[in-house]
Amino acid sequence: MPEKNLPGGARPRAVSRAARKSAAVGLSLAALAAGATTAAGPAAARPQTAAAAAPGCSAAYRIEQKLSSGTTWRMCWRYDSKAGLVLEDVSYQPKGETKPIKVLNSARLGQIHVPYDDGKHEWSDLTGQDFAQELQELQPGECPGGTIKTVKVPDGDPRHPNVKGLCTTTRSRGHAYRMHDFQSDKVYQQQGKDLLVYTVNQVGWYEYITEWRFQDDGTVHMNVGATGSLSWDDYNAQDGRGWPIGKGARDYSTSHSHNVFWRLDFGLDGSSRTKVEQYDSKVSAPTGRQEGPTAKTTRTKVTKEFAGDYRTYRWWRMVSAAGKNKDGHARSYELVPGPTTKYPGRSFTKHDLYVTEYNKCELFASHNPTCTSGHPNSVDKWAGGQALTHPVVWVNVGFHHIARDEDQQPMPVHWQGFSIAPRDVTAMNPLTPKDLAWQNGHWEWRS
Ligand SMILES: [Cu+2]
Repeated sequence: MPEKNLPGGARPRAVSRAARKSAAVGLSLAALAAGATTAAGPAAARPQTAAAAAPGCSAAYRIEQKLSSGTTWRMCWRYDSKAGLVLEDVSYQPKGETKPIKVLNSARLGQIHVPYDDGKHEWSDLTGQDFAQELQELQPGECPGGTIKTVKVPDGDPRHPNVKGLCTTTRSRGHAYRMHDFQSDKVYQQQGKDLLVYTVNQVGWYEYITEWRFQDDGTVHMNVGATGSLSWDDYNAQDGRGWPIGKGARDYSTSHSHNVFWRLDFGLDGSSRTKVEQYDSKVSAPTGRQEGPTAKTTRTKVTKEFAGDYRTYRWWRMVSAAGKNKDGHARSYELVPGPTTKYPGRSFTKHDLYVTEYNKCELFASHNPTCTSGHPNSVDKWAGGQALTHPVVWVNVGFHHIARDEDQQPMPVHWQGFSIAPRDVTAMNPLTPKDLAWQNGHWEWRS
């Protein structure tokens, strides 16, 4: 029988955290009995407090990677007791820039909401299921060419408070560009390089890979990959809400959704007063025999908190209030959606995007535990029309998981996420080779 989703209930798994905790109490009592001092306990081993990590974090909490193409990404990391990995003070410095260009004050997961199709289970993995505590130790082989950093896990297993669980590495992504210059008959091509930063966190039978990918051209991809195992407890052959897994039609793995939220606090050029713009284009029918269909793009300046939905020909960007590129254009980052199945079952999952005015207690898109009582606890309630001076962006990406035979065993990683892409952050392609650096705007052939 599937368990009921009782408040405060934990997802069933092999070793419960409560069991580990009681084992640890036993250990520390034994240590006291042996005359050990409490200074030897896990609290004393804590290398740094989270608050001391950023901005201007110490070396242990700094990630700085100069990619072979000349672009440097810098950031601070810390580890939150619910959100897990948090990246702060993220900046980008392509080869032509003399200083780092600040992009984000903070980037983190905002919730992983997992409702089952039968209505009997509904999990809030970040705030209710010890996502952060179940940080997994990485094998050297799963951080190829990189470094695995040690993370002090808040409220983690006292027997293993430090987990080698944060991988930073680089990876090639194929062509960054290719161009055959027919005047010189030269082929310009470059292979793109990315910085990757990731952790693996176990929740129930699942393991979530939280991956941040920083490209040398300024694009950032954030993705969550679900792997591990299908939930052993969630098979229901009777109600028609699952898919037969295993021989015949006996065991039906219950279908469910993974609704992942990210919370991005932009700090473009060091200012939090980012402006938000929405663009919509309308394509007309052909106007006559000679003229084809036309498209007209309109910009809407968004000055108040809002809930937004993707639509074809619609996009948003966050515009710097402080900086311009060398062409005199305001720097901005565009939000690039990933594939999503928006889950309409809960008020906070009804929209693809929420932009809210910064409030330091609003950290999780649902079941937010950090505000005072009486403060609404989900992002849809915060997007109430207040004027935006320091916008915070919440992106909701849903995946409806109807299991398949191939999901066992282990389950292949299924990814969901989105990207942010620079728009006018630099005056040209940040990877432009020297020979082509003059080809900006309506250039003419050099004789
Ligand atoms: Cu799933």
